[in-house]
Amino acid sequence: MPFKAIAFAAAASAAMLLSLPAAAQFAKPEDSIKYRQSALFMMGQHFGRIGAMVNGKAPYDAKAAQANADVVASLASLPWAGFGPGTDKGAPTKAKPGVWSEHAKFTEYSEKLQAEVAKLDAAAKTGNLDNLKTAFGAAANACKTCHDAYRAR
Ligand code: ASC
Repeated sequence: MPFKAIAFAAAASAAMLLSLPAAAQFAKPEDSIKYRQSALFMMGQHFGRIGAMVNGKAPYDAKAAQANADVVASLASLPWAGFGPGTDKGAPTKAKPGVWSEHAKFTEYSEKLQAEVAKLDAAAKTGNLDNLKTAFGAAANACKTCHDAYRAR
């Protein structure tokens, strides 16, 4: 294969990897629902470990905070592909109809969350608990705004 073709193939596969979440395909709605719930569950677990430090329920461990923030920031792009058309049922879900009927708003909230967890990741890297607290509060608020609107109790 000529160099140009190799370079093109490499760029094409890199582009595919980067666009994976948006292009993710699921065999059935149940898989989609489980996928988004799994990603959000894992984010909650790692976000909660930072929360414990921020709220004084666990000692502040800068390295652990950083590792947890890295996981949250890495996972934050994933859940949204699992909210595709027709995935409002097929497995137990608390997602409200608004996720689909107000999809632009839902997407806006998901983008806000991704921006806030990127800031959380940056704050964790500073090794300063006050920075972590501020960023954690903003990220938790982004979680809550969307949950209040689109997650049933
Ligand atoms: C968490 C978690 C959420 C958010 C939300 C923030 O730790 O699992 O869903 O924070 O409770 O208000």
